[in-house]
Amino acid sequence: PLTRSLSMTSLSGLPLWDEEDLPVDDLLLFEVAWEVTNKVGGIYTVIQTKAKITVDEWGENLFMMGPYYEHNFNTQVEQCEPPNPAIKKAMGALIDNGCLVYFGRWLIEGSPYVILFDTGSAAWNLDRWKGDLWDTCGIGLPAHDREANDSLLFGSMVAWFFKELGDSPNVLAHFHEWQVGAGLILCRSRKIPLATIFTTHATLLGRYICAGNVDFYNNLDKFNIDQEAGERQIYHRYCLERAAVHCAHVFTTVSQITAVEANHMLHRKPDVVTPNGLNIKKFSAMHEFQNLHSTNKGQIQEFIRGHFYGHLDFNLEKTLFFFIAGRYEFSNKGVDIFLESLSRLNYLLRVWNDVTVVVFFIMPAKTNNFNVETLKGQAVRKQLWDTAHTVKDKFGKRLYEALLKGDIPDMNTILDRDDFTIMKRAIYATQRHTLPPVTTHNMLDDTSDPILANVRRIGLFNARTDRVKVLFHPEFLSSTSPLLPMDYEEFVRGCHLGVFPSYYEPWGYTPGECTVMGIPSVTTNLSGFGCFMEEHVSDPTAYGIYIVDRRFRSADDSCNQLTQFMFGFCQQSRRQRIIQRNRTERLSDLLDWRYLGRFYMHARSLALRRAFPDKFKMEPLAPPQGFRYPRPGSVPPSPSASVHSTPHHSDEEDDEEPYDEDKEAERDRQNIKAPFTLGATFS
Ligand code: G6P
Ligand code: 1S3
Repeated sequence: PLTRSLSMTSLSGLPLWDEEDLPVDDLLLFEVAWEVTNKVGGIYTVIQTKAKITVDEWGENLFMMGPYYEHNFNTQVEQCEPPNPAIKKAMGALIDNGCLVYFGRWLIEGSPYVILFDTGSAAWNLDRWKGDLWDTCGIGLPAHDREANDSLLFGSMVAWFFKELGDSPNVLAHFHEWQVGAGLILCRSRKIPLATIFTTHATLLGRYICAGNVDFYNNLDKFNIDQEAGERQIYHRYCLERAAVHCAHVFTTVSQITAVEANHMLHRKPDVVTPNGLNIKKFSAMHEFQNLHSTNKGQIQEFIRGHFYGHLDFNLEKTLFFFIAGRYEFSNKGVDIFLESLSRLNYLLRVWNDVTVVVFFIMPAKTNNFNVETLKGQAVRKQLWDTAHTVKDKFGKRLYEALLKGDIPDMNTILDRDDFTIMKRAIYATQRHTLPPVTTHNMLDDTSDPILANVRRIGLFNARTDRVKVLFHPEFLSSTSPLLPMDYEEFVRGCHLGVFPSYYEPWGYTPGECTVMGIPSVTTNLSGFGCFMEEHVSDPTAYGIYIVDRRFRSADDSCNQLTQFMFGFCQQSRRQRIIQRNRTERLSDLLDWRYLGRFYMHARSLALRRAFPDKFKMEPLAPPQGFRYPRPGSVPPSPSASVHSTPHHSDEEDDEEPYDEDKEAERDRQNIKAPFTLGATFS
């Protein structure tokens, strides 16, 4: 009999568990996703960050399956022979029939094994396999939908592989998202003995319907879903998704809100909600991540100096950097209400405050490289920098010579006419007759691009009088960029606030990534992340998690609320921001896979029990129960000037108020309710 014993450990006050004697020796776990070694969106982050804890648990018995792309394979995978003879044999069966299958170690933390299927090598089977799918479940795929056809090729290869693998040892296969659903459907219809889990990270219909400006959440029960899918020409994809959901022994999704949506859009209630985590690495001392903020902010400031040359009449020490980033889905990601709120914030800051806000939009769109004006800005900055250093060197040398002779030089003559000429020429180069550009690239679709169209509508053109400046960078960041050479993590660390007011967001990694880096963020009560934080943190705002209500308020009210959040943030002193960042960072334990991975364990034990009831008679692992972070209690807000739910306000920028970070963190630890009832018996 298999035994599993559990014990609890605690990290920073959060309950965790250790597992010993895991029942994995005679089990193989396969995690199947289109984004294994293939970055498209958020599922890649799920799979990649979770790898470490899954490998820790399953060791050599874990295999990830995905599509083969030559570039991905060459850059991310170390090819090797499969050590497991059963896997080698199953791969061999496909290879002998002309299909290419690759094996190796994925070079990410945990180094999991990957099996990658080259769908192109099996394309000659497409028509026959379409027929098989039709005979099996009556789903037909149109020729023009390349993605659906690829998903069938991939699924057919995966099902073939599992058939060859046989049933010893027992197999547990976890499929993510509709693109790999065909494999699950075929395995089940062919009665291949494996325990299956299907996780949806968003429903096809939900994403499509929300993008169409519909009051989705208040009408969930009113949609005629077959008709909606047909009208959007995704009926076949939706059938694949729905069939996979219903074939799986266990169905999961990433948040409570998507669970409700799935119940309506796919007609099955998820068995388990598996929230998304991150692989958290803590610094040993708080000040280390604060220092990183400071260093990276310095780099962003340099870029701003160049971009706004000739218009740098705002104080960079009083400038805050906000950003939104992600897949360019204008209304689903809430860019619409963000822009509207920025125009309101611009007004408030002009009237009330001397703070300037620079807002970055990092969302990939079709472009034709950087624009000249933007590149020129960085060149001008570089020239000014060089001039300043040339003159500084001369000045320093002359001063040094004078001091050696025991003289204090005359400051009016220490620089000669040539020095002034160089400096004047450099200053003349900063003259410009245009406003600093809103976009850093030449947009292919300038006139109808939704961000640019709305910037024109609200008139945020980076004028001198604007307190909110806008910068659209329509390409993901890269440390090799000639313009802003920073990777995404460095950029986030250097910003002050991430703003993600999504309407459709099953989970939403962006605010979570901010949190673990100690950067406050705005999210919504329609995002899985926002709801999760509402559930687990008593006063999210105090921890730098601002949750906009997009569920029970009109769009206009949501805009007002978002504006107030941003305006309140701008009113904080530097000291308050530092305290808030420390608090934000403390929440990262909540998002650690070492804690959230338990939901996956629960799903797996449930699937084994349902698929192999004779062999796995254990009680499924108890689903983890919640706890709440209490309100941070160290410093009461001052009645007069405080911003609600922010740390104690002070009029001085850097005054020394009695704030004890360690004490506050310790108090949080003591207060966290941890009613975990762990206990699972395998017999
Ligand atoms: C970090 C650094 C401080 C710096 C501060 C700036 O906390 O450790 O030295 O003063 O960042 O914060 P701000 O919110 O103004 O960018
Ligand atoms: C989906 O990716 P998206 O940005 O298209 O899956 C992600 C991972 O589960 C999730 O975080 C996100 O909300 C979904 O929308």
